[in-house]
Amino acid sequence: MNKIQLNDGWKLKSGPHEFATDVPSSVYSVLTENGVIDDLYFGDNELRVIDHMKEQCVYSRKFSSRGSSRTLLCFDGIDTVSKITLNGKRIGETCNMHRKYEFDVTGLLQDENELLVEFPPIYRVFEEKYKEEAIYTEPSGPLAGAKNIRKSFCMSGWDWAPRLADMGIWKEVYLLDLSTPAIGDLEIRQKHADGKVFLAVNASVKDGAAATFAMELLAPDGTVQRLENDRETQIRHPMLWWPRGYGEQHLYTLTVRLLEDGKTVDTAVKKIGLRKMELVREPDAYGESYYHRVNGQPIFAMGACYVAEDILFTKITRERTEKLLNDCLFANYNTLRVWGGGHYPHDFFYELCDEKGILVFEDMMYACSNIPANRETQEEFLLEVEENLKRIRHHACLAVICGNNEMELWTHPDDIYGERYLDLFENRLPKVVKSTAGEIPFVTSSPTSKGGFQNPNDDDCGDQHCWDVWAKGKSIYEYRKHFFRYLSEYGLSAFPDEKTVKAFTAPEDRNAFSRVMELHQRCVNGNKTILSYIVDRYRVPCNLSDFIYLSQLVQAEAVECGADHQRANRGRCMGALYWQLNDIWPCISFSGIDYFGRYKAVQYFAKRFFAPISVICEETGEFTTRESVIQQNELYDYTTTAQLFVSNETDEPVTGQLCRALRNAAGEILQESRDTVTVPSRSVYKAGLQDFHKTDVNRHYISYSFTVGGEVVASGTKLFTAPKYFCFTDPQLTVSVKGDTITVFANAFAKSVQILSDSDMVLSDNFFDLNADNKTVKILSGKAENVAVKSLYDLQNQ
Ligand code: BMA
Repeated sequence: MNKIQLNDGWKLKSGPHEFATDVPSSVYSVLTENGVIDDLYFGDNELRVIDHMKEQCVYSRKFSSRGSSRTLLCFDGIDTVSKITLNGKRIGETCNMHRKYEFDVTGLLQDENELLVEFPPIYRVFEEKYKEEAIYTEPSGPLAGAKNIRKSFCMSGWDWAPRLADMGIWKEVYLLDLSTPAIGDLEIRQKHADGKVFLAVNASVKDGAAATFAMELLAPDGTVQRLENDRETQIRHPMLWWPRGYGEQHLYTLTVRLLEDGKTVDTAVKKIGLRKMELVREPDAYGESYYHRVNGQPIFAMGACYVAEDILFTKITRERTEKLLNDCLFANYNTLRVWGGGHYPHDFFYELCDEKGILVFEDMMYACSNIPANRETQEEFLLEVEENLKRIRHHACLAVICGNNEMELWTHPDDIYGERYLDLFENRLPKVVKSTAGEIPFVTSSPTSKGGFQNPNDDDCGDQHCWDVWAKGKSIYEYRKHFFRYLSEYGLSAFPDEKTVKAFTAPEDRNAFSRVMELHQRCVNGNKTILSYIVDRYRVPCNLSDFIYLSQLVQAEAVECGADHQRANRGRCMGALYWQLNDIWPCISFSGIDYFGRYKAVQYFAKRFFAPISVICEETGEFTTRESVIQQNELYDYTTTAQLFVSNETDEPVTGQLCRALRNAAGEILQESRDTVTVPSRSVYKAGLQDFHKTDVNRHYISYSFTVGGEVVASGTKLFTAPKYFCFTDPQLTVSVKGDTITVFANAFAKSVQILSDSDMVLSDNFFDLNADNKTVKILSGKAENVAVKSLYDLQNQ
């Protein structure tokens, strides 16, 4: 099959402007590249570029090709509403960004051809659609009308995304020569029974004609096995694919050749992994289980939720995604949830997840909305699901197909929207998923329990989103009051690194409450909420650097508290995915890694709290006992206890020394205990509760560690009060850089030590605690320039 690329040599006309462009491209990216628009992400430029979306735009291109006896013109992605004209003849229209479009242009091609793709102003489309039906959108949500069409919702605004709706040809364009037959659908099914694996590949020809195929399966060990179309074959010596931390990511290469008169006329190559993928939802002592089981092995899912890596979707590249996924490995993730308000990621996203062993919890693209009555739009959604599932269903990493994000939670059951929800998501969608990707586990929504609006966010059944912390303003310890089954969303917003803040602000805007700073925080009152979480635990920050540092610490402590609690309750709970992994633009948001790839504190915390072996400490103290200090009536009227757990997410039992010590601010040990502990594989050891009766919460703290074979594999500290009340003594921190290592020395207890540098560095650890000792970390990337170090002590004494 012959493919003629038509990606280069386009012209884009938008209002008075006309520029040359290659596709994939978009109005905002072209106008930025040509200097019509300044940096889109700087200051309030977002508001200055809206008018471009009130103009129509036209992509045009000339090309010479007479085509063949059968030619298709293919667009892999158009954003979103457009009319397509070839040589003056209208050949089609588009209305769904999430679909591919193919037009039969046989007989329409000439020596010189002119192709036009005309986009009406997207703002006008939104207005018209909203007039048709006013689908509600919340203040921090997308533009009115954006939820009426099949365009990525978050491009028009979200509580972490700007309103940069954009238009353009966001994927490839090409001619497909079908004068000889081409491979159409390829369905790969696998059956696992008693250690045996059977594979059946069903290939068909585009347009459905009968055909002959030759199929070969290349194993990771180099051996080749022949397969026959639509016939189940037992795989010799199957090498299984496992999620990261559970085994190897063996991938087979399947090559399917379409033959005509013995000659190959088309070839398709797919990388596949042999694995049995299940989502186990069975009644148990607590309600109903909810966990991934791969090759019979229950998986504890650890990770975060993925959003589009750039609001200019054409800027999302394999390189950027690979870097981001490597950051996930750094922090010991094994699962990502692709959130339903964005887009169906590119093939390379899934290829990389296959290779790296990251399970994908894949939402279909519907989020936090009501469903418009327009039947065509509903049908478009089902068509896009079918098409995208056909594209991604063979990937080993695909763990769950989920109908949508929070639609069941947001929809009012008793009105027309309730009816539409049930019809679309619990009746029509499951049929499409079953017939297209029936082997992959399916859930109607995230969160959901039993469907039909029966308490979708039930703690005991299904997955859960917990926004008591942040949205409801509850304390970060609130997570400990719940016993979830699989926590698929929870988190807290924080400021990005100061270098990132500088990239989107002028010096006069560098205050958390400046107009620009509030524009880059898309939750209503978001920065105010961050400040209130900061002052719950810390003293008022005196400058922006400290504001950033403290906001990141509260976020990291909150997410850690949630993750630790889920791990401590392994079995009952089998997943902790925090909101959110990454950013769509430079901003203040829930992300752990910002738009430029810089880590917030939570990314370093995650490396520890998702580590294969971790120690968890659930302490009680002043603020788990009461809300405020004024409720104190006697000096020691709080409980000060520490409950330690050792979590072992490896395949081997582990034996080590669990040490805990009560220390004073100088870091001196006041009381100590050591136990030798063996923790079986994939389990949690719960130590006896320690009661530190009559502890001075303002001067004493607890440190703990787990040592295996002389090496500390996990450690931490916890205070019994808010850090703002703790009487730190000066740890006299010093830092020394030698080659690719940095050592920090402390003469007293130093809490939340941050190593800073003028350049961007990724370290093997950061934001850690020192018990009047020292720690050496490795520089994993970047160069140490003007290295400095700070801890909470420095902020306490301003
Ligand atoms: C949930 C998510 C997102 C949102 C996040 C933070 O609702 O599904 O829609 O960004 O909370 O508010």
